[in-house]
Amino acid sequence: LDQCGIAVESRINCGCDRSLSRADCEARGCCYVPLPQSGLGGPPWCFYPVRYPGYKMGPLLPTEKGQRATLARSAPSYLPRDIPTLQLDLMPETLGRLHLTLKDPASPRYEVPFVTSQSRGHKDIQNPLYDVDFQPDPFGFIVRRKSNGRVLLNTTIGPLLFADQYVQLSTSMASSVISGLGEHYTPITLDLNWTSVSLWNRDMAPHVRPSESANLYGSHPFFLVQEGDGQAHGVFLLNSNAMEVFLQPAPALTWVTVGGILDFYIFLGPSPQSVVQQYHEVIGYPMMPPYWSLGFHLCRWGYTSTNITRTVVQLMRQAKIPLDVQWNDLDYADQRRVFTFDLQRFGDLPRMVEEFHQLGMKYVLILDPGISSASPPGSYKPFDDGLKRGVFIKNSTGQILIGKVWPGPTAFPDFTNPTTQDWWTDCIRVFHSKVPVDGLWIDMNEPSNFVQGSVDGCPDSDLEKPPYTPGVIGGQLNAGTLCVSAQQYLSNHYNLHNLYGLTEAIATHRALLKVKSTRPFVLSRSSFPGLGRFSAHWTGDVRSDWEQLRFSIPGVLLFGLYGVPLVGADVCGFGGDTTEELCVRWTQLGAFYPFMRNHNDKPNAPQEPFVFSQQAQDAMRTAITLRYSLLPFLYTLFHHTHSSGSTVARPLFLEFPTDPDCQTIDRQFLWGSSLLISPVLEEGALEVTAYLPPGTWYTYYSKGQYILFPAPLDTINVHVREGSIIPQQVPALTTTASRRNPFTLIVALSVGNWAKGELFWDDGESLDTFEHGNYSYVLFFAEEVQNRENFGLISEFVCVCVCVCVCVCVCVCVCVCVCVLQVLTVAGLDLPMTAMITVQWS
Ligand code: MIG
Repeated sequence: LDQCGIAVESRINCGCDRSLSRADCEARGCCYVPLPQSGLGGPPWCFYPVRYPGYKMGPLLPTEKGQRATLARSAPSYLPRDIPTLQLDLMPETLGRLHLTLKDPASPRYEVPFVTSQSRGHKDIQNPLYDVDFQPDPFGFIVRRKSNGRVLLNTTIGPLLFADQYVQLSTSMASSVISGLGEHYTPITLDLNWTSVSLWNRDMAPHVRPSESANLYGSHPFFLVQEGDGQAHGVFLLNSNAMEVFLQPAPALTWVTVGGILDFYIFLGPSPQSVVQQYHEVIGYPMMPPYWSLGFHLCRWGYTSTNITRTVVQLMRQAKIPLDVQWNDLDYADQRRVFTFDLQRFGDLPRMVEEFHQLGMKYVLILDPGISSASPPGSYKPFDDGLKRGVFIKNSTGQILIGKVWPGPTAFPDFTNPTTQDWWTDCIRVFHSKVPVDGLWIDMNEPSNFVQGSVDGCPDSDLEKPPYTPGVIGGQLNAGTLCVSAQQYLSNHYNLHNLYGLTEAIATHRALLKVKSTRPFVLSRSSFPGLGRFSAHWTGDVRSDWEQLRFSIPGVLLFGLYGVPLVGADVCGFGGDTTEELCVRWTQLGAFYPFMRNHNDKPNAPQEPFVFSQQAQDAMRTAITLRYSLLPFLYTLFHHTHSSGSTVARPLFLEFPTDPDCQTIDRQFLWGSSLLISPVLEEGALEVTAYLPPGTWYTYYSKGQYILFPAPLDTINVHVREGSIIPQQVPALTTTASRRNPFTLIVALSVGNWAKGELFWDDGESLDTFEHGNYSYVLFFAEEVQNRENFGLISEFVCVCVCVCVCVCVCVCVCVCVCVLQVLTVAGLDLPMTAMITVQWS
């Protein structure tokens, strides 16, 4: 009984895979101690005793990359097909990053391709931030932060189970403040009160709370823990199999995955920002987006002809609201088949795109992965060609798997096959030679399937019905997607499912690169770690309501942590009719999504800015125009993310890690380190309570405080942080035009009378400008020279601007002159130490 004397909140469920009777529980050698009924969830009645038997660890021996040990079980577990012997590899990679793997040394198991380059372990990292200890029998490891001895991970609290289709490991956590493990409809931090989240990509509109566990479009087995004193660490389990992660208040968590290996990266920070950077080093820094993709995008399902689409653009121009990118949804395609366009309604599509280009605008089209398989032979080249070249996913008996999507029966390209890449590039090249699209929107790529598995169902097998299925929507892995026994080039769909969107994004990105030779723009719904190197993301079919508006903020911020900074929710909501007020507020918030697109579902009332009252249009124009003036700043943030792995839209805790109030704030957020956005998220509200972190965002308070700001319908509250200089440009109706306008700076002096900022500038679309040195980077410093007492309406500053010239064949040089113009008032707050300064250069 002693062994069962475990605090209730620390009980590790012995029945993660199924619920157990007392007899079943005891047959597993677990403790059965009932508790008063607490409805669903709650602590388990059947839990592992202390030192539940598992693997025994042999001696640690040095290797090229670190240390290795063999683990062996002497008795079988309760699972079918145990892997009796495991190989543990411990690979310190950098001072702050530890890599640890557990695999089967006897026969190789599936490992995730594409995401990481070869592991860079070094056995002689001097003085890393971590210490690792082992409990040899039963095996477990403990990772500590060396500086303060804090236990970050302790896997001795539960057993390691490692069977063919069931791998389980538990760990204690250093705090209860944890963010990640997406994609789910959650706040910025997860609920640890006996909850679980499943990772299995699924075409699923975000549910309302409390369905925080519904598996959505993407999978990101990474989380960040705020340790409570400003320090943080992160854990990435590189595994693409269906996974469920159980969370409990101890605090502790248990990973259960149904395949692959255990491949952990542990990031020691110590700051939350450095955790994010360390993670992005492993999965790759995000791509540099084309400048135009930061402009305003407009789309809906239901622009049923070129003329209707043209009219939309005209009305936007008449309303004088900036618009860079017009989109079309499925409406353009002939019988909804990709790489075609309807000759009746979209016959002059090529000309329309040219017209948009003449206006300085861009054009993006939807592209679903499903390839119609039912057109008469010889009439639909993408399928005929694909068939010939063997690019489609096959079922378990080797025939092409046919599912059902928008065009009817469809085959699914296998993007893990290099031949598929060539075929896909050819399809895009041929289409692009007729319709010169500027980017592609890859939807339905979980992949989504309207029939379960295939039109012929799925076989009855251990893959389709594993001994344990994580808690996914639909109850089965093949629900809403392909049979998981389907065969792909690199492995079966069971292993590769969560990578489908990533692999399609890679193929689409590469195709655009070949066809256009400018920076590709791809927008993907499905995601996996590494997506951000190739694609943007939107949060799927959000409904037009206030709750979804509010939850779009953590949605967007979390994708920043996942390395997909170019992200946004459908502005004004996708499902259901919006209201004017909601759409105004959503446009104001959306003006600060890194990716801003208004998009609407087919049956709904229109929601383009021009359909609303003058007052609403004015408010939307103000918000979008504000975004356009700030684009040089936004672009510079993307440069930082691309070159060193950070975030663009940033949760407050990343910037103010030692401020406990910031730990869970997700109704406000920052752009970079210096712009604080506090949107209205409630119907009817004309004020917003905003938290201002410590510092001089304001004049009169010396510590962080909540302050009530007026927020009439035409206003979104934005505050500038002390000590920052924000580069801006006079807005215009497109970025093509605004990029030619004069720059201005907002200078917000600190209490110490200084400010700094920077600008990254290039042509906005050439490839690898940073890598090739074809850019300008300008640092701004400002210092007040006059006495504070003499502070008048117009005050003098000295600004020292450092110009950087880069010469690669041609020199790109920047010269900066600074002159003081006027004192500026920032919305809602007087910042008497702020001045507007004009900069000119050539
Ligand atoms: O089954 O292309 O999330 O943005 O408008 C719906 C039609 C398919 C889902 C996408 C949505 C898009 C819609 N698509």
